Amino acid sequence: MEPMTEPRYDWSVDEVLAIIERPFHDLLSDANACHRERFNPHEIEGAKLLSIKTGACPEDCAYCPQSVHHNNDLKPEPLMDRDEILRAAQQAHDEGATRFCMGAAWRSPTDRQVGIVAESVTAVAELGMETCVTLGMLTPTQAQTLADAGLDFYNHNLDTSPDFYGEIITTRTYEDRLDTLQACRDAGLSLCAGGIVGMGESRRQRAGLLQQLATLNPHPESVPINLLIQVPGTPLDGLPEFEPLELVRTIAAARLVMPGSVVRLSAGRSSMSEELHALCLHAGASSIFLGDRLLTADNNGDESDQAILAQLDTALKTLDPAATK
Ligand code: SAM
Ligand code: DTB
Ligand code: SF4
Repeated sequence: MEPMTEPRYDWSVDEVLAIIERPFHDLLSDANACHRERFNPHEIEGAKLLSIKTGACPEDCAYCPQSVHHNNDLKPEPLMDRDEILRAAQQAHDEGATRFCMGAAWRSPTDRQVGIVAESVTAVAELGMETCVTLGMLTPTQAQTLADAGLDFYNHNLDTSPDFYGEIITTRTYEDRLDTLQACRDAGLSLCAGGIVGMGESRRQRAGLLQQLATLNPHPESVPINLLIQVPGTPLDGLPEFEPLELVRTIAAARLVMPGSVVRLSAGRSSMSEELHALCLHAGASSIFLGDRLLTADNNGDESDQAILAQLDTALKTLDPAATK
């Protein structure tokens, strides 16, 4: 048997770019072979997202409908209480999700807000699902509070390459994002960190994002690749449609440079064809968000997903009964 691809942490942008630019069939074939070393190719993970605090965010992320800087019709909602979150988590559990992700439109929560979310995390973890939250920037103490509550993953995306970042967000720096990831790591949390494609970045800048992620040691255990959802009122609405096979190349390269990480086909699926889903899953993505809503935007929906998975002879991973307390 061939030896397993061992993770490396010293990637250069040129090396990652060279992978993205490999002849398509060679890239896909190697990415699929790499995927099979550590993952079951016939199974994917179903995660469910819940927006636990919506809109009125002071950050100016150009892609985001929840920013207070952009003009859109989104109705802000305050932080949900624990029982409401738990009800949604129970429903996600009953619908077959094995991971529950809670997102809040905050720049950086207060200790009190983190304490409230931590209580919900403990309750959701008792259902046996993997837990993930994304709340913006955290202090080391806040990261520790979440870890102590039993949180599995903290999601905090780098979003794009360092040299394109300033075109997208001006209200916090790349370094701020890396600091939050480090605080989570130091608290013993697993990391969920990825980015967005289709924001007008170059191929080299997509390589730059993957290079940043793949030089974190250890790699983020979870790497969401989001395709920009163009939301009316946001500055990125109206960009040219992203070339679908470029998404496939990005996923394949993510798979190859972070061979042990779960690559997540995240936002943007409702505009993707069945064929594009098939190629992304072949290239090494193995997790999707279930249901017809992400945080605020539309998602593919279960009916369409079931049809896609049936065509691909792929099943949703089920919960390990031993994990349910
Ligand atoms: N406010 C927190 C933060 O930004 O760190 C957490 C929530 S934020 C909505 C989580 C992630 O969603 C962002 O980092 C971004 O990658 C993704 N996202 C937001 N709007 C998006 C869009 N229109 N299309 C694709 N991804 C999007
Ligand atoms: C991530 O990388 N993608 C998810 C999750 N992390 C929190 C969020 C996608 C949000 C899409 C836009 C919306 O629903 O508002
Ligand atoms: Fe706020 Fe997060 Fe949206 Fe940026 S991505 S505007 S931080 S909710």
